[in-house]
Amino acid sequence: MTDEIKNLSLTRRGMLGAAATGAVVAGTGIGGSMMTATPARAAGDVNLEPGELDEYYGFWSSGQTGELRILGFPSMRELMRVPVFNRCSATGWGQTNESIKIFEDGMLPETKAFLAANGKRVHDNGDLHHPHMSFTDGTYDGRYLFMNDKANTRVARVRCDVMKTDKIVEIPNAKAIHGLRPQKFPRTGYVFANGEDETPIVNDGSILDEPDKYVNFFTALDGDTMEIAWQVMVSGNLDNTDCDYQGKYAYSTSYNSEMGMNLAEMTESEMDHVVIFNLAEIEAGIAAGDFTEMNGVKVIDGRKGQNKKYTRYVPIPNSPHGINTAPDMKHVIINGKLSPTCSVLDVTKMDALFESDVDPRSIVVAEPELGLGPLHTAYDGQGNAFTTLFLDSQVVKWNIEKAIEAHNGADVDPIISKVDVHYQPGHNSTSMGETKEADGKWLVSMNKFSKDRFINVGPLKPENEQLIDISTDDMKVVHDGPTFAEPHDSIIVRRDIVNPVEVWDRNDPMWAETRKQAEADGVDIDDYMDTIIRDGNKVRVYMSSQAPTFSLESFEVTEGDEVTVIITNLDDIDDLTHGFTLNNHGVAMEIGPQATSSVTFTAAKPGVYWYYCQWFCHALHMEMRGRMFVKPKA
Ligand code: K7E
Ligand code: CUA
Repeated sequence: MTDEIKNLSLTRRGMLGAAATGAVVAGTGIGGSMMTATPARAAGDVNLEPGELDEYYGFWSSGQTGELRILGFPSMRELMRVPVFNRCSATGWGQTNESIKIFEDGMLPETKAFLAANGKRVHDNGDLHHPHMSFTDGTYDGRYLFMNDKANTRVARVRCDVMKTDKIVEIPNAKAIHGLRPQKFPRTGYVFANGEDETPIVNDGSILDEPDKYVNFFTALDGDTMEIAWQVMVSGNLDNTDCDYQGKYAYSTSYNSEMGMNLAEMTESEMDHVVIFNLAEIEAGIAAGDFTEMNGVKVIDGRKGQNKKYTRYVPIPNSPHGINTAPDMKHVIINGKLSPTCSVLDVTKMDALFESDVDPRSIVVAEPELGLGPLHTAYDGQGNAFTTLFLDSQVVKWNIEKAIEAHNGADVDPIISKVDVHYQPGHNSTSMGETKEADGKWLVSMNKFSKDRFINVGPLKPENEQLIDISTDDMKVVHDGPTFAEPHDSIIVRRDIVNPVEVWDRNDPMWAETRKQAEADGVDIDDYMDTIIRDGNKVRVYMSSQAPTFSLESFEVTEGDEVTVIITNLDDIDDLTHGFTLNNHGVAMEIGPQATSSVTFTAAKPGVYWYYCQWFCHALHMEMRGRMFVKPKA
């Protein structure tokens, strides 16, 4: 595309947008002032020329695939998959010693025992719903990404300098970590994580059908150390969570205030609730010793009716799901799911809620009816909200102030426009939309069903993530993006905030443990190495890689030996990753430029086994291989 044509297409979209805005404004009876209320901002072009770079990073969850994905945005090109809770065939995540250590360091002892009984060291599945970046002063700071695992009750952290997972923490007491958000102010700080499934308070196999003995846990981790700071025991389950821009409150939706154990019981009452957590009071309670220690964690009792200043329960209709703080730093929107409404909370009214016995509903300042199945809301930073309507297969754009005016009796319609999406949207995200720097350019609608939008690939179909230009009131779907199972949530981050390195630092903590072993073996892992250490039936094979060779063309072990292969990639050139794949042993790992990786396995039956580099690294990449010779046991 030439520049003229590009400019032309931009202009044309701008004109279409402006024309449609007029129509929508006329149709909804909102005054012409809306035209100036949303200043024209070109969102940019979704069609990048070959070689052009994206303006944003998109960080995508992958649901039951268990990994984090990085997309270029707005092109929606998938750039990278970062293994987190899953076993990765390409990189050896879940198999290398460095990654297994990360899994095991944060594992509860009972899980270690359970896995050992099943002949495993790590769970190789996860259900990653909510990736969020660390904050400083209300906006992203490019340090870390935090994410949940609903399947095996964990929280993980990814380092944004290398885009690798560095912590995986299993959360005690709670079950099925779902909602997750980092503290926005003054910084992260806390990482808040919701347990979704309630369990008997003593979960030892003696209690099943006694709902009053079931509780749930809200967890605050320390984002710097990834240690658990405290937990709060609550009534009902917890679904999604968010926090304010003042550093005072966190809040979570609960879709089962009934504490029902089946569908009929869970959806019985019209009102469920949002639990509000008072951070200062909780910290004071911990300091004053008002906690019970459970499995090594300080647990505050914040159940309904305990009448302490740790929590408040605000009734909300009906099975609320998403909860999202607006970039105006004042309003919080709760998505009604089974109710066609969204409830707007005013965070400035929360102090009063804790100081006196005011009606908890007094913090609800609007409750507009938007359509069927509201699940999540995103923002443009201009006072407007974008809510997904799961049942209507639409995204609705509405104005928060107008909703408040309507709630106070004014005859105004807060709804600005609706757009069809394909189909059944869950989360949506706007560019920088969960920070105070929301820029109102793009929205992505993460649709659960794609049905007929792509050529058929069989009964299991991709999701469909649609890109919507929100720089005008007329929301225009500009791109369909198929994704594999099953991104729930995403964040869209300005590219200047994220600054990963090109090659690893040799002193990276990732292989600190391996370095220790090498030092004990008298091997310098920062240099050329071709040393084999025999230590009983344990063999440690040290080699280095430099395109297109491994320093060891062969090494010899005995059948049944526990073999550890340690490789340093001495290449320090941008994008020169090597790999080590050992035939018929199920062994493969990535060794990034200037990185060290290691893997341990038991040598199979006697014979010759070739190993090779699986990353195409050089014209002689095919020749980058060697032999492991396994001798019979004497
Ligand atoms: Cu954030 Cu899908 Cu886990 Cu809503 S959840 S969709
Ligand atoms: Cu090294 Cu291919």
